[in-house]
Amino acid sequence: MNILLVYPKFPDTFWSFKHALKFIRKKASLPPLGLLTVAALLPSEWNKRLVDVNVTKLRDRDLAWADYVFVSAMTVQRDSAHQIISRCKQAGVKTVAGGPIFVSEYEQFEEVDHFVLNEAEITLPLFLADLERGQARRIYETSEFPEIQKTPAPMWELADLKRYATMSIQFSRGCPFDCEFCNVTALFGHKPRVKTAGQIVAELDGLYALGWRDKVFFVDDNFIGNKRALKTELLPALIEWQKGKDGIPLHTEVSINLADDEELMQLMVDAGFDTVFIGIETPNEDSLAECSKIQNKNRNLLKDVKRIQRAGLEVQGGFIVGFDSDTPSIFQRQIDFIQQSGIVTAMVGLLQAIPGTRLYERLKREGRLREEGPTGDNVDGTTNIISRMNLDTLHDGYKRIMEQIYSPKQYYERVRTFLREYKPPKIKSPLDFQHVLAFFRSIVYLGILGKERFYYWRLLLWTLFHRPKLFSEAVTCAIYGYHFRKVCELRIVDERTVLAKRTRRRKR
Ligand code: B12
Ligand code: SF4
Repeated sequence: MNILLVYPKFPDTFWSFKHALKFIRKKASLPPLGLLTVAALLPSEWNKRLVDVNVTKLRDRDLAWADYVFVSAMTVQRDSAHQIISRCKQAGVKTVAGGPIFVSEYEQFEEVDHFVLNEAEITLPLFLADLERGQARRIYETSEFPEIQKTPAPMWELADLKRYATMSIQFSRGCPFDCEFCNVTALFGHKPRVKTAGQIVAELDGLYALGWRDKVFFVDDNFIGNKRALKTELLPALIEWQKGKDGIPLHTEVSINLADDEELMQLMVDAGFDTVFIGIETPNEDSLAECSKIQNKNRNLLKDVKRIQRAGLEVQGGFIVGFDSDTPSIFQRQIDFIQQSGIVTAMVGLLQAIPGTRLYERLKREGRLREEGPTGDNVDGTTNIISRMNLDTLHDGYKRIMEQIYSPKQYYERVRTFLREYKPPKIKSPLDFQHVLAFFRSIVYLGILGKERFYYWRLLLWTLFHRPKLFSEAVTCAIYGYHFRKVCELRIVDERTVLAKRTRRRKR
């Protein structure tokens, strides 16, 4: 049996890092871990190939080779997923679809032959057994969550590693918290299910053996969901694993209560973690209460961020505007918080209601969902919610936040705030030729041609004098800033085109 695993294209968004990736000549930030895991769950004697459309083209001869095409996607990849599935239909190849978008909206994909939904550890064996008997059904789903201690290591060997900036690995699924808007708990439940330290070490060994010497992202929903397993098993094993190797820097996603646990932060830093993404969401206590983000309530979020940075972990933050409790003052409050915190990578989104979440159900009951569904890109300035705040005020406020925090002046100021706090990481990836070239490219694109050139040189000089050990971090931040600004500019152009089209239509 020939199985072609296909991953649809991401649009040019905040998280695509497209404009930053060109500095290091990479095509995508991460490989499709879901598909690589599914590949490992398929019979070993089957032939498998991966086409990640973000790094390579899907050719007709790939489709001609395949008996089945397995597709995975998030909502944000909807358009590309539809195109790929139609091409398969035209080529007469059967399709099997799984992953987040199909779990929440499989009805929209009429051309798909089989949906293998939820976690493949449970549903895929059922599909394979039926397929063998020649009785495969159209839909396989489950409300159960599998233990993942038997999940095989993803088949990274199917991916062309050198085209990616980072590799991904997964220790746990699920999160103990219950934020109203969150899709993660709807998909993976509240009980964090963990792999063994042995599984993770074997997975890292696999990546290392394939020659990987750069960053690894633990894609856990909340890495600190099970602190005991981390402190007693995984982190000591990672510390041991890093010894005598070319350093592999790690990053992950956590909740803000990490700031309360000095021991855990220290262990994470010793294990090679240098960055954590945290859903901060909002400095507005009423909005935190509204969305049940209890772990962020009644704390000094600013101090927490600084404490984590001082421990040696860069904090990336998720922020949301458009809660029912938000008033127009929220926009400036968010800007002030982001600037003071030194959170360089600040993902600010308008609240969206994703099907399957508690928020979606509440708004449906209240009759407050727009006809057009969520785009799945929570940083594109759209919402499928009929907001309490006037929609124009919300859009204008949102645009103001993005324009301000990513304007060169404010962005570079924030980078300095961050570098002042941040303790240099213990483990860094070896400096290779591509990274040296990236520095020279940054000189050309940002230091000579870019409109941020004054701020760029000022940052580099400041870093050399005040935080010389963080020089490479300063260059990386400058390159990220370029990407974020480009994405914001594109959004504004997009918006203007949409507005112009609407006006033309109205005149006609
Ligand atoms: C890593 C990750 C990313 C990476 C993606 C890299 C990549 N190439 O995949 C990055 C950082 C780029 C990213 C970005 C975004 N992401 Co993201 N991301 C994740 C994360 C944390 C892990 C995904 C992962 O690798 N999981 C590990 C694998 C093993 O699990 P899995 O993919 O779910 O696969 C299992 C099953 O789903 C199933 N399965 C999956 N595919 C298939 C296919 C077939 C054929 C079959 C049979 C089964 C199957 O089997 C697997 C084993 O059980 C998830 C959360 C999560 N826990 O899944 C969010 C998640 C997928 N992201 C999400 C979102 C919304 C986004 C963003 C829009 C913004 C944001 N707020 O995060 C952006 C958009 C991207 C862009 N460029 O525009 C949502 C998707 C919701 C949805 N309905 O689409 C999730 C679920 C998190 C959430 N907030 O709810 N993301
Ligand atoms: S802490 Fe994060 S992953 Fe956990 S429920 Fe809240 S938003 Fe979801």
